[in-house]
Amino acid sequence: TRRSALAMAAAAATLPFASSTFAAGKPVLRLSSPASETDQRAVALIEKFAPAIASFATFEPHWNATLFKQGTELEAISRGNLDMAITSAQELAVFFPEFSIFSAGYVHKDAAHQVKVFNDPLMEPMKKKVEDDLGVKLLTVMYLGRRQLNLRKSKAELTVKTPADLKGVTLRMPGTDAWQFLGKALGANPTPMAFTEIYTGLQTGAVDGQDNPLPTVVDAKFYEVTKQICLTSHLVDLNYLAISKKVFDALPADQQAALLKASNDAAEFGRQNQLKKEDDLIAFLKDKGLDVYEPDIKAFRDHVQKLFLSSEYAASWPKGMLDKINALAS
Ligand code: KDO
Repeated sequence: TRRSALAMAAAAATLPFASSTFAAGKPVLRLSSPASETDQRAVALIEKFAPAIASFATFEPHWNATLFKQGTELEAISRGNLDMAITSAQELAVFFPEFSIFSAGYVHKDAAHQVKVFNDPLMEPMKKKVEDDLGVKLLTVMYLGRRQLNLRKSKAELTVKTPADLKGVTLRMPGTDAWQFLGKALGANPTPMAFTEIYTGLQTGAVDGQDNPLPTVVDAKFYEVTKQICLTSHLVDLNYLAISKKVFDALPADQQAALLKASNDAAEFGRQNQLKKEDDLIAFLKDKGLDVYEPDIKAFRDHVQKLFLSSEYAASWPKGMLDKINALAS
């Protein structure tokens, strides 16, 4: 449960633990992520972040969840067993329910809106809480993209116009409560499964579909085992590049500044690449034989917003925050 997870993390934060490892006198920053090394966030970190900090730290990424299982990274950082992660609002909401505001569908409007919100003073108390209670510093916001429905059935077999059409559809969603709730709000029957198991899940029919942005559908080759993409754009999805506060605080001020700049530069590089891919890949997917079409977006937006606003999640959102977020959309 949320409370015990937070208590555990808080207890771990007070325990003495080994600080990050060093190689050739430089700290080694180990990052664990379920993302593949060809994912645009990974490419940005490898090509932009790593060289920009190379003079004072060694970036050591572990992709495909080979070091830590998806969803266990924050606790690993908190315990001093990991230095960095690409985390999500949904994972943070396990510890801090107010982060679920960013897990609600149709809240962020686009990539630029995410950046404005992350850099706005309204985020300060939330960032501080994550630092103080979990020992995790959120460095920058990364763009994952607009999440779309990706189903095994063709459009002829199942045409999705409204949430009602997803009744009984077993939809893989990532494993935390906030993600599962989004699946339910879409009208589907959500089921948790680790990212690295999706391909087989789709191939064997263990699930009827999954949701992810188009670049992920292509990078992970989900198009090989599915027949349609329904462009719901239900979540303009983000990730946070996160680092152990203890590791960050141990760096001298100039290196902290350089690391922050490297994070922002890498995120911007990844964002532009991802946006371009989102546009280009519709043609690629159609060429692979998938049906790609838009549903009744208003029907989805209304349904998802209604369910979130009347849920226990909305009760945890700081007063006035949703209005402030909406006001930052251009
Ligand atoms: C996923 O599990 O569907 C998801 O897209 C959730 C994101 O928050 C992010 O963790 C992502 O997976 C992984 O980085 C793999 O791309």
